[in-house]
Amino acid sequence: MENFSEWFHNILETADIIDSRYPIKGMSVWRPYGFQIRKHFYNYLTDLLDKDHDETLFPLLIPESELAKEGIHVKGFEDEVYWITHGGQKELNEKLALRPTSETAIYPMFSLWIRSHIDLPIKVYQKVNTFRYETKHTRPLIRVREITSFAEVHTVHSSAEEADKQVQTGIEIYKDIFDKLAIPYLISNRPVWDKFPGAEYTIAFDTIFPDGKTLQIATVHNLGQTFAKTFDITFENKEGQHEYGYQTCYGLSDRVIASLIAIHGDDKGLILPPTVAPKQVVIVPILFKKGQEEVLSKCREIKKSLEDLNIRVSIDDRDLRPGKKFFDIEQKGSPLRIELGPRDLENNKIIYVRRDNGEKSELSIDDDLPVNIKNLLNTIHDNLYDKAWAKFNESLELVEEKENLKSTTEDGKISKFYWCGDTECGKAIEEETDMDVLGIYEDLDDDTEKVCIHCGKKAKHIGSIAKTY
Ligand code: 5CA
Ligand code: ZN
Repeated sequence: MENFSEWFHNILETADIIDSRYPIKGMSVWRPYGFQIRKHFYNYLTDLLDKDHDETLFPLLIPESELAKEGIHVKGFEDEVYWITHGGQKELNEKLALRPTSETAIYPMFSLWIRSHIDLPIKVYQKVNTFRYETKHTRPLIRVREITSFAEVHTVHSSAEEADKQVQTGIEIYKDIFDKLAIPYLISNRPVWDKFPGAEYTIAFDTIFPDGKTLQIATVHNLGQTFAKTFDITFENKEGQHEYGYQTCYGLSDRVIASLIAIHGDDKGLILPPTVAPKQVVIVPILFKKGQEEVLSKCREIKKSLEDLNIRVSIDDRDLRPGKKFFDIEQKGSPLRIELGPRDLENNKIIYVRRDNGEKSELSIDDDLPVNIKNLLNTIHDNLYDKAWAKFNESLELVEEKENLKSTTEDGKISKFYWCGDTECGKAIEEETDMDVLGIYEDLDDDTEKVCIHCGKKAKHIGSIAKTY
């Protein structure tokens, strides 16, 4: 992959993921194949969230008066909001915002719903589109103006401890989802100057793209009582006193799909983890004039037996030469291709080719075939996971000399460095390297002898820094 950006744009088109020729900048069309990948990702996410959250749906539009209530929050988003000013010909009395995120849509309602500690905790989520008039360079799925796959959770608790615990729960849910997609990540406590507008602290997941830039793929925020005070979310505690609620919110987006495409793909096209592949197995009948019906009927039999194990499988019986089919199947990233011709049928075996490593081998056609295929799919997932993590771990490097910080990071790495934790130092390092501090990677013990890479004072943390999208 010589030029990642070009590769990425091409693959979105050739693999039928999205069409970004829609005539509004930053907005694209999900095409059927991409939509299926998205659907499988969403199904995993929904299953995880449904265990302990309730799905809801709030309106897309937010009155200006609500959006403007929380000062820091509105400041963070004011340059990115799309406004509706007219209904038909008539100018509206109050402008309406297209949600850039939904705190200010949801929290006024929380205020009405919550009366007592009995009503808590509340844990709701919604899967919606959100709109941000991004001023940085837009890129399909990575930085869009209509975020079409925004899944946001909002919770309210009766104590600060419980809200802190919920942050951990959010982190565990996202680890789980990224493991399912074999996406490696670094978890950082974002620096104060880069936390979510209105949050006490922000925990972020970043992954690294083939071009060496990192992408924020999910965030979990502890909102403390800031929004509760603004939106009057109070409850009567066990002692009969009124108290403000403690809140968290967390979310992810289309970027997750961008990551799984970018991280696993190769020059031939997509490589999809079996968890999200629309077709996990594609069977290609190798047909000659003689014995066509036998081969096809065996293919159908195998297909049925795989479907009985919930494997997503199709037969590519298009009237094309096998070479062309192999090319298409590889481009679309199906994890496993099965070939069956008359001679294979005689020998009672199938040929399979793994998309993750190109390995070609055979399996007997017997009662164990479906289970063997299922195991093979698991092996493919594990291999993609191990490969992606191995590469990711190689991209992390501890840098002790300040002179080396820029060059290491420019090599496409996430650099770790000793840091006193002061904003001044963090910002100075960002300025000098022209990179972004991702945040705190790890806290150091009080008796550490390590010193800040910038000021030489005693270090409090190991920070991380990278080129970011
Ligand atoms: N209300 C909170 C939690 S949902 C919130 O909005 N957090 S956020 O601003 O950090 O956005 C959540 C996630 O959406 C981010 O971590 C990032 O992965 C993704 N995201 C943000 N902006 C964009 C964008 N323009 N295009 C694609 N994804 C985005
Ligand atoms: Zn320092």
